[in-house]
Amino acid sequence: MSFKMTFQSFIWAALCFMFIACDTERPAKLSQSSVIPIPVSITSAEGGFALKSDSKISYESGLQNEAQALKQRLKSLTGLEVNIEDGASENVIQLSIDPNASANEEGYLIKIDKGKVKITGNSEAAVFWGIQTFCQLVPVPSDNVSGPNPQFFISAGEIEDYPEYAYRGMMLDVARHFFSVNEVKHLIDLISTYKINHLHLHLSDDQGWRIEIKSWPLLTEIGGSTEVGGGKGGFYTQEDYKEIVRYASERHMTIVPEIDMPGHTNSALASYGELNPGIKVPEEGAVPTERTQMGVAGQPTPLYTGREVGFSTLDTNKPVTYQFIEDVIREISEITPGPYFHIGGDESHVTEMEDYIPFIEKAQDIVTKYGKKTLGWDEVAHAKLLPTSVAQYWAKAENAVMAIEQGAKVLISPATKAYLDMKYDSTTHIGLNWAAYIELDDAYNWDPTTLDEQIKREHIIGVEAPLWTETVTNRSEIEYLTFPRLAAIAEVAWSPQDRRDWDSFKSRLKFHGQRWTRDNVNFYKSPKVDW
Ligand code: TNX
Repeated sequence: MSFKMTFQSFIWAALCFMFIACDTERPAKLSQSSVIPIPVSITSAEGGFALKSDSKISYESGLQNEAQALKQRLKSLTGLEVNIEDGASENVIQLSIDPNASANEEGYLIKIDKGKVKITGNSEAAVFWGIQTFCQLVPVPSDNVSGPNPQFFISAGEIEDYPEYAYRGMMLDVARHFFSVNEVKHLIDLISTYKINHLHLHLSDDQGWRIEIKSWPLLTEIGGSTEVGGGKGGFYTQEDYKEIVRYASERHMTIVPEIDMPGHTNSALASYGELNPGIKVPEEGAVPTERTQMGVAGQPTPLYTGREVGFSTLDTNKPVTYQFIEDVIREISEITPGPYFHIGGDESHVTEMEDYIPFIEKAQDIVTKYGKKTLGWDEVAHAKLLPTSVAQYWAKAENAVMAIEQGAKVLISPATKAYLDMKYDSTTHIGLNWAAYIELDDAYNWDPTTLDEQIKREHIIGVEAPLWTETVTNRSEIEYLTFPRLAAIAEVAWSPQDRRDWDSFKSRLKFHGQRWTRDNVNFYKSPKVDW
């Protein structure tokens, strides 16, 4: 009897244990997954796909890059060597292009069932975004999945997705502090996970000129030789820049080069004195300002390593200035496959408006001559803009509205919401606070179409989050200001407004925190999230 009892209790205990174990390990439904940006629709089904070492990837022609990208990402996420095998039909992740997948060029579908995962997109980029979503469905490795034959369970169902905005961007200021090609590539990898498809590089400012211009070699030799705080600066050769462009384009990301003009140009004035209009002699008794350093017309200025803005200008009245900007725009346009050239145009406080306006119009003509569309900070709307031009709204809605009234479009980057260089709160050890403190919920809880009554959905090409780097000196500091806020901005830019919800976002973010931790990404552990 005692044996029988013991046996019965054993079976009972075992059943209980299995039940509890299954229950705790039962994976969430697909619709409860942590994808950021949240997809347009997710439908859950029973069961799911087990990703394991003998799973395969198959792809249609044209998608070899995407198949490789998926293979590498799965390896780094799970340690599994998932092989690419043409024609595999079971236990497989299939990549294909189908123009019916979505009405949107970047739209994709994912279907997951027991035997396979199908990722179908309208274009290579669309499939790439589908892969980013799929990779966020793969569980973070834990004790449950290690061992000799790990399996990563992905719940069954369907995801339909496409972006709200075609332009989803981040800007990196490589002028105030210089960042190497590898640092930029690392950032590209991190942000492409969130379906960011434009990286705007702020390539010149008062403190540094960061791209080789073959016809004006002193720009980098002199102008590239320092940075904020007096460090050694640096610059990209044209080959370096092409490598960044190539790396980005493999990830379906467009590089947007910016040469800021006519202000923010001290590094150019320090390299070539003929561009310097000099200053009128300051009034007697006037306190010397940064502008004092513009000194004598026609003479190079000293290099500048401070943090002030708005004191420098190109000489807008000299033909040599237009030869200069034409050479710069031509050389950079020739190595830029993307459609935009950003001419800056912000904070030209010492350029008279009567000089500023014709300057911007000439710069816009030159950009057009070299086959690009002009992007500029919102002040450029004081000039006559072409309908193909885009004003980047950072400070003044009225400037954005002026651009719209001229038939131009706007890119949305309000400093109070989207500036990644703003501190999270008063205790943040790096960053600025002139526009606002931007906590994670501030970066999330806004809608580009309700900032101003006159800026409507149809005027907006997209959203960009700029990272200015006066206080940012290395990869870890870039990461700290970028994450998690970039994930919030990415959802603003990609997901439909009616799918966005702060509570849902912050609970999905936990999974991303685990990934960042695992990947040694130095993110800000916002107290608003229960990490
Ligand atoms: C304003 S935003 C600037 C930059 C500074 C930034 C710091 C803009 C178009 N101009 O020159 O780096 O503030 O937040």
